Amino acid sequence: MKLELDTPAEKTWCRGCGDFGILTAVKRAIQELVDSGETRHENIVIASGIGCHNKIVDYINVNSFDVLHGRVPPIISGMKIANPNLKVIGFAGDGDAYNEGISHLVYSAKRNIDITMIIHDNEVFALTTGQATATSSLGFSTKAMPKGNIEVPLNPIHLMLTSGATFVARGFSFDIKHLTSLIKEAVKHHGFSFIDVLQPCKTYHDTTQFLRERIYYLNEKGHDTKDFRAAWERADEKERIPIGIFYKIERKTFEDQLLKGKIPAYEKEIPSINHVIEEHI
Ligand SMILES: Cc1ncc(C[n+]2csc(CCOP(=O)(O)OP(=O)(O)O)c2C)c(N)n1
Ligand code: SF4
Ligand SMILES: [Mg+2]
Repeated sequence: MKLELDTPAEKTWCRGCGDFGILTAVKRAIQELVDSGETRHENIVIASGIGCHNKIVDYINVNSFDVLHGRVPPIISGMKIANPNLKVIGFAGDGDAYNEGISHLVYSAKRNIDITMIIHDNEVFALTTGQATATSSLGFSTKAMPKGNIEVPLNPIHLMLTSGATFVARGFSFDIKHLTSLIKEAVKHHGFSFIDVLQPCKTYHDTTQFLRERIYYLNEKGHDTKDFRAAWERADEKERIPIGIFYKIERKTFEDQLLKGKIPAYEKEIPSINHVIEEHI
């Protein structure tokens, strides 16, 4: 059945912004996940941090929540622990995830909570008119740093690999078919799933051509997603930029262990888990 995923909210992103591609891919992934019986429309919850990317929660007709800057991972972790029947998807900008909220992201990966984080990585604080973030390249010049960024950029794939993430991927906002499939795989994954989406900011950091010239599919050359060292090395490539799943393994989730034996198989509707929380305090 075709879901009504559009909302009446006016889209205020700039023309050509990568956020549009991410929005389309997310809506397609939700439709296909529901069609395949993986989840139900009412069991999907999305949340978003602060920035241009944040508006995505206004443009998709599912349960949603606006979160403080950088605090999406703990909020959606709480949702998942309170009701393991939910599929929770968090959206964050690169500034939101890798500057303000980096410790929350690291801890969610370490704990292997069954949530999905999708990062709109435009390598700039866009909503605040273009300052350098943790992923901005060396020399990137802004109004605040006219002589260029003097910091070496952080590699989000390496960060997540060392933090213990069990699903680590990279997408491109204008390869919608590929991104849709990554999002579906991430949501289906039992454990912490992470997608860094390379996304041009048309106004403050237009990387459209740079990315289009360099992006290729990780599995073109063959890639074993269980091989940590291979994932690390492929994430280090500089001349060309691979997209796809770098790493995917199974490990017990945080909530599997926290709620073990308390809520049989998590399959039934859960009236309240207060008793579970009380026992653990
Ligand atoms: C705690 C806190 N610090 C700073 C801000 C100011 N602020 C609002 S949006 C933003 C930039 C967000 O950048 P990013 O997360 O990369 O999202 P984008 O706008 O690029 O999508 C900042 C710094 C804030 N709202 N709250
Ligand atoms: S400022 Fe950049 S990120 Fe924000 S809507 Fe415009 S193009 Fe998109
Ligand atoms: Mg940004």
